[in-house]
Amino acid sequence: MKTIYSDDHHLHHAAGEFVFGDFVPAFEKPERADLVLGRLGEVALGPVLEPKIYPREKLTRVHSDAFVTFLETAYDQWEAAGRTGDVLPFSWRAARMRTDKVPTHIDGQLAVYSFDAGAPITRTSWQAIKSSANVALTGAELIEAGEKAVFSLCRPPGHHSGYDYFGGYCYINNAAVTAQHFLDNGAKRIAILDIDYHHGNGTQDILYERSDVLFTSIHGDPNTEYPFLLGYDDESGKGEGEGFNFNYPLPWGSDYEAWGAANDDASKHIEKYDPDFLIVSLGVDTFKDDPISQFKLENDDYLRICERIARIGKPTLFLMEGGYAVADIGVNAVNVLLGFEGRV
Ligand code: Q9C
Ligand code: ZN
Repeated sequence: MKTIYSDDHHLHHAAGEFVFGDFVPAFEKPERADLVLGRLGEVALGPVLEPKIYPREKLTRVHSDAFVTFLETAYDQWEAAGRTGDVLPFSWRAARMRTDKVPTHIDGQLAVYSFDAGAPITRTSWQAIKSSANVALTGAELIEAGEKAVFSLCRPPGHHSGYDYFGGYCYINNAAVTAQHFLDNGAKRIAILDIDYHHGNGTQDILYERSDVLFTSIHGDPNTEYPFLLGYDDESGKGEGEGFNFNYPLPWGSDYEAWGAANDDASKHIEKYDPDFLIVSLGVDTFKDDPISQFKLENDDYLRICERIARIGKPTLFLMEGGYAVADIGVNAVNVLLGFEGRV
């Protein structure tokens, strides 16, 4: 299996984030992708290729133009306001507050375009964010060219980022960007299986009213888990998209038995949908030792995940999302890919 990777992800290195009331070193850090890359080399999964560069229009197919402009200019605006350190929001829009007037002040723009304080923007983050999308898109092109599976080692991740908001370590939604890319090139149906521990609220947001992308997600129950306000099992899509959204919220402490049952059910829905291509939002924060998550998957469980996913039998693009137990992130992420190749 080919991997797409760029060193540009090092340009996104936040000083810290707020977790459970404390300001702590960022969990979403460059070491994560470096360790996955190192593990790919150890098992010799296949060649590691540089991404191509894609135009801005690839991003505005699934995000609002104003939102992309905000991401492009956020750091400069922050600096112009006299701030030092990373961009972080401190107030947010709530229901029934106005967003038709986007404030000119950076703090007001952050209130409109973010949904939590978990995604700092550094001076060079935008370069890394663009590169992450290019890594995803280059993987998509290889799939279109006939590869059975490709691993896009994206960083920063994307699945919490919505049509016009960022948060949860995510800025541009790589899964939605690549799904739209496939469709724009003539594909009829795309399926997304989101196996990150957290609900892919951003991906669901972007695709909720559409029938040309099936979204499925297995994640911590939003009743007790971030992002809290989306990800319940009664969210089935809207309008044209009704019946094309499947959520599998699972309780804290869920192990592979419960997880695998949800994966089997999601895979059945994907098989029935018969997509041209499958996108897997690959998070390994389902691991038992993940510092911010509450599932109980073990190292060897990751080898089994793709027994089921490979059986769907579709060209599959893996996009890296979360996973914060750095000691195990390489083994766990690469075990998923080895499983897909039947190297177990
Ligand atoms: N600041 C992904 O796995 N933070 N994102 C929780 C409160 C949000 C996780 C702690 C976790 C986001 C891609
Ligand atoms: Zn996650």
